Amino acid sequence: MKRALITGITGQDGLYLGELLISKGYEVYGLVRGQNNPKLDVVRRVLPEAKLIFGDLTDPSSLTRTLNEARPDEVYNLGAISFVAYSWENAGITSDVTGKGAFNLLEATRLYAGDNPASVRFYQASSSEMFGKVQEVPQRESTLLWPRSPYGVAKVFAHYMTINYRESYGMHASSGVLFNHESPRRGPEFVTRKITRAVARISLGLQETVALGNLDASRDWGFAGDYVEAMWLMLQQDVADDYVIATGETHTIRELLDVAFAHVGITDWQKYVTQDERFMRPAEVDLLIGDPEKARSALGWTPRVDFKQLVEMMVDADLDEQRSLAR
Ligand code: NAP
Ligand code: G4F
Repeated sequence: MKRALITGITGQDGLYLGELLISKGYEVYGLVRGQNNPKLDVVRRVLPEAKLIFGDLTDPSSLTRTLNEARPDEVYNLGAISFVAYSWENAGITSDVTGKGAFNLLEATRLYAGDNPASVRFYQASSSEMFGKVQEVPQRESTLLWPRSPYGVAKVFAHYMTINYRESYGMHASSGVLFNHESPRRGPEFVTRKITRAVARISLGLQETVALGNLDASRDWGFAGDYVEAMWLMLQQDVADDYVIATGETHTIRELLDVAFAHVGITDWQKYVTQDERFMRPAEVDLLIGDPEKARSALGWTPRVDFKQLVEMMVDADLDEQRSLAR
């Protein structure tokens, strides 16, 4: 039985990856932070088989203890402060967790693996946010990185540290450069879930309007359940490498609003949407669209859920949730 350690198990991807690995017969360990983490109940309900260990990416000794307890064959570093907007106001802690936290885990894993650095396989959750002010369309593994937020800068540091540990120590360390991926488990602070939840509430008469920021940005949105499969596939390869994971399609926030509102029978959504300076960013990433060709040819990975299916799945889940809350 293979053993896997997931940091960020309480997050969207952590839950999907935990389910996938358990379905494949893995013994799953999850790192959980904080003394009374409110998301623990969700993890225990969704992943009752997972063994949870308390620690923090900013605390190297807790990572050493966690690795000694979990004795993993595979380490998935999904833990991060992941909300881009938050990272301007909290750049220091974002650097510590999202950037240096990845280094802390790489170093703890290298020491844990001892004489055979490649014996423990390592996955780093890199991000299309690293492309920032994009230097090429579509973005691929070789595209120059130009991050536009403290979060993006921290991810670039973690990305290059992962490559550096592979090249310096021969670690089996791979980076997945994942484009935006969403699901009914997405945090409500992200634009997809903010919109699908508001659409559900507006259609049920529970809310009048939703305030948003820039409606013209474009994102390459996929389904998180598809994307965690790519993470696992990367660690099953003989040689570690970096891969762009994307759908190859891009849509604006306006198109997202079209699909989400249309699903509840509303075509004139403009009267339900206001624009608010508070949700504008100091520097925007205007256009993301990935080229997933390398993942398709080397990993055999392709996304199954398309943009419309994704948005409709999220609206349906939010309708169910809002109806049950109203009962
Ligand atoms: P998420 O839902 O925000 O989950 C982030 C996870 O990191 C949570 O479990 C969180 O724990 C944990 N965490 C935060 N601070 C930590 C710390 N100091 N020590 C240990 N764990 C900590 O993010 P996600 O959407 O699942 O994304 C997973 C990873 O992929 C993240 O690294 C993200 O930056 C990256 N990524 C995401 C996307 C995307 O579109 N979703 C795209 C590219 C890359 P708490 O629950 O305790 O806060
Ligand atoms: O949903 P978002 O907050 O996601 P963002 O910034 O693209 O970051 C997500 O994807 C990255 C991968 O590229 C991950 F690495 C990162 O961890 C995270 O998961 O914003 C998407 C777009 C932005 O252009 C933003 O300006 O939506 C725009 N937007 C417009 N109004 C809004 C809003 N975003 C949010 N969160 N809230 C709004 O009201």
